Order: sequence, then structure tokens, then C-alpha cells
Amino acid sequence: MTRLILATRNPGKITELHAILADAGLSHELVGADAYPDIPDVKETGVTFAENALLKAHALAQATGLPAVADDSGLCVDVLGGAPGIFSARWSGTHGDDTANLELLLAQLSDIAEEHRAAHFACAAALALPDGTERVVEGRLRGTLRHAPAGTNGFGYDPILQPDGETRTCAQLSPEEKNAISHRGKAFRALVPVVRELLA
Ligand code: ITT
Repeated sequence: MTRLILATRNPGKITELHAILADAGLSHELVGADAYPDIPDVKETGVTFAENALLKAHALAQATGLPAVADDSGLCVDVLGGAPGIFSARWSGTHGDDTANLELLLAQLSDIAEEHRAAHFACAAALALPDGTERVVEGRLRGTLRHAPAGTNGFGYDPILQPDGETRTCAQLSPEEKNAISHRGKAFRALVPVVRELLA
């Protein structure tokens, strides 16, 4: 069985990719970066989601000698020209402070009318092999930004993004409902044929 390493310490992402690979009939053993604690975190110095996902996947593939999968994602707001984008996790200055990031964004958009509040979550998912072979695919979830948060599921900007065709925010969807339509779900599912092709 081929072992695949996923460049994240987020157990939710490991579970999600595991389910997607299993649904597709692939039986690769999937391990998180936590299984290799000596490997340092990679600096995300790219300026696109795809560049950052590839940076992380290559670093892990080189360090472990295993095929590696990495993703990078964020929220892109149309009226802000795609920001926060790759800065989504540290929009308010502190990496991973979801509440501060969300509140800052809501304040910045406070006088923006409903019809101009379009935004999307974007995710790039990359596969890199130890020999340098690489592939990257992308997924998006389009929606509208609410004026106030609603819902307690998920993380990050989930409480303010209402997907197109939905009456609830992402944070009001169950994890299964979100995975079915999410940027990350789409990107990981698009990666399945790539895994099949390169790791047959
Ligand atoms: P890694 O350890 O895997 O890198 P991370 O928390 O840095 O995880 P991501 O690169 O996946 O996260 O996402 C960057 C930020 O984009 C994240 O902190 C959120 O603010 C936002 N984001 C990404 N996907 C999201 C989602 O599905 N729902 C809500 N916010 C999301």
C-alpha cells in the first residue's frame, strides 16, 4: 500500500482527504505531518494558493521520501480585489485568530451593500513526488458575505459566508454538507485522478 503524507497538523483535513480517497476506491495509507515531528514547518512564501501548496508538498516529499499532498486556502472578496486571499489566516495580524480576522473583515465591509458582497473560498491542493514531479488543482465555493456571523460549525470565515443557493452560512451546515460543496472538498476530489495517475 502506498503511503501518502498530508502537509497539515489539522486532523479535520486528514479525515476529509481520507474519506474522499476511500470513496474513490483508493486505499493509500494517509498520514499527517505530525507523524514526522522533526520536520520543520515550511514558510509559505508564495503569492498564490497554488505556489504555497506546492512549496509545502515539495518540502515534505523531499524530507520524507514519500509522495506528499498539501493544500492552501483562503477567502477572496470580490470588492477587495481578492483579499484577504493568501493572507486569510493572518488578516488581523495574528496567525490563526479566527475571531479577530472575521471582525476586521466585517468592519472593512460595513458599508458595502448586499449586491457587492460576493466572495469565494479558494483551495489549491498539490501532490509532489520525491523525484520532483508535481501537480496542482483548485476548487472554489462562491457565496455572499453576511453582515453578522451566524452558526457555530466549521472555522475561520465560515460564519459569514453564505454559499450561493443556500439560506444558511457555512457555519450552519453540517460537516458533511460543507464537504460536499466546499472549495477543499472540490480540490481534494479533483486530486483523486492525479493520485491514481501518478501513484498507480
Ligand atoms: P494548515 O495548518 O493546514 O496550513 P491553516 O489553518 O493555516 O491550516 P488554511 O491554509 O487551510 O489553514 O486556511 C487559511 C485561512 O483561510 C484559515 O485560517 C481561514 O481563516 C481561511 N479558511 C480556509 N478555508 C476555510 C474554510 O473552509 N472555512 C472558513 N475559513 C477558511
